[in-house]
Amino acid sequence: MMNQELARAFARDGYLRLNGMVDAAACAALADETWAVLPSHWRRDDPASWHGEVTDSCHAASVDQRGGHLKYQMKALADHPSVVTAFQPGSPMHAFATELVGKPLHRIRLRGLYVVAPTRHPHQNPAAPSPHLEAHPAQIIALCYLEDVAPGGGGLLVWPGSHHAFHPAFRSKLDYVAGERLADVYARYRDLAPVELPGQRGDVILIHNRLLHSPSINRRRRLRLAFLCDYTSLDHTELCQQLPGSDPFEDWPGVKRWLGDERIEPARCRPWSWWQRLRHSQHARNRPSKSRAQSSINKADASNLVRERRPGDVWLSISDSPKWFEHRDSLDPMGSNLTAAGIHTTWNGQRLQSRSRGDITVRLSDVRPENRLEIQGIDRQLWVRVLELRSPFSASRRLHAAAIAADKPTVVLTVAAPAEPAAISER
Ligand SMILES: O=C(O)CCC(=O)C(=O)O
Repeated sequence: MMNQELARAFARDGYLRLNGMVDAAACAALADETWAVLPSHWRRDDPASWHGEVTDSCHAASVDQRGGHLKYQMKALADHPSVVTAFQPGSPMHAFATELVGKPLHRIRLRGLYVVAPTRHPHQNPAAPSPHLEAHPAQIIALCYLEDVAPGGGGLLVWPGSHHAFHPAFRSKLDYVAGERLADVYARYRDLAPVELPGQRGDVILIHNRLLHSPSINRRRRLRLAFLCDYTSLDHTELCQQLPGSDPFEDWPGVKRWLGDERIEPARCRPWSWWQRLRHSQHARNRPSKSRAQSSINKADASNLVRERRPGDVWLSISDSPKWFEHRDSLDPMGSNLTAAGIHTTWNGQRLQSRSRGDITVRLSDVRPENRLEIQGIDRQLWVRVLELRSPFSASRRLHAAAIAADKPTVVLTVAAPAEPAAISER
């Protein structure tokens, strides 16, 4: 299925659209799964019902506050018959991804069912609401449209060619370890317009892990339904620990097999048109930050924290969300604004300043073999975690984890931090 033309296009643009990869029955089954988790008062034939507060796998906020973007990440979906036949090992999709990367791949990393609902005032949203790269390691992101997506109907936005600029701007081949130039690369792309990728039911869009992309705003009277998963090679742990060179395909023998030594010129993005730029600046001025749901603020802060973390860092997090404590070890804040509630912390006698507005999240600079953490102003149940970040980030170590009852206003903890820095090798 793979051929030279596809390899060239993927190397140049950083994405491929594979038409009709998934059959209609599998798409319909996954669309039904989506409707089963959407709010019960939403009716398929009534766009007027697709509004109000929605709780998905990430947060609770109204459709308008979240730009219409909903994600349902149920683990069981990985074994759903349609996902098994369409995306897991043995499927044509998995075989294609394996050929593209040129190495054996894991089973899919499930992302889930992604919906883009129409917002009531689409002009109040920016045209590209959240340009980003994934925070977790994976070579390919696959997005399958479960129903036809017309232009303006919530199709994926991509910045063609951006993988060539972003790949060398990291300090890891696959993990999200920001290099010194990463902020400049993001700033450069802020002035460039993405390309929208509408499509038909069953089309799969594959994107390179360092291709800048964003969900879009749905201006139609139809939900955008999609299934997302990632493809990751079996050697991803080693790749996470290596520094990238300049070539975004340096570890893709599949693409290289077709290209040989051919030099591929990256696609170029055009600047935003004047009216899109105007809408952006109006949006930035009008953005009602006070009325944003705490969970939207937490999501935005989580993206910023991803850019700050480095292997070897030690981070303290304190939350009042029980869900946060059960969640995998990450720096994502999930609770309320503890600083505003009068909860303060000192570490080895130094007052700490939270980097997030929800919870308390701080990178600790003075880490000794034994440390004194004091939490003052406790008025609720809290959970504390001290993480030493490792490469890959999924191998980070918990140095301390504790639940703190609300029965005393001040608590002092001793946190041991064995020295043994995590490093990224030059290769
Ligand atoms: O749903 C979409 O169109 C985009 C999703 C996305 O960008 C992501 O989660 O990485």
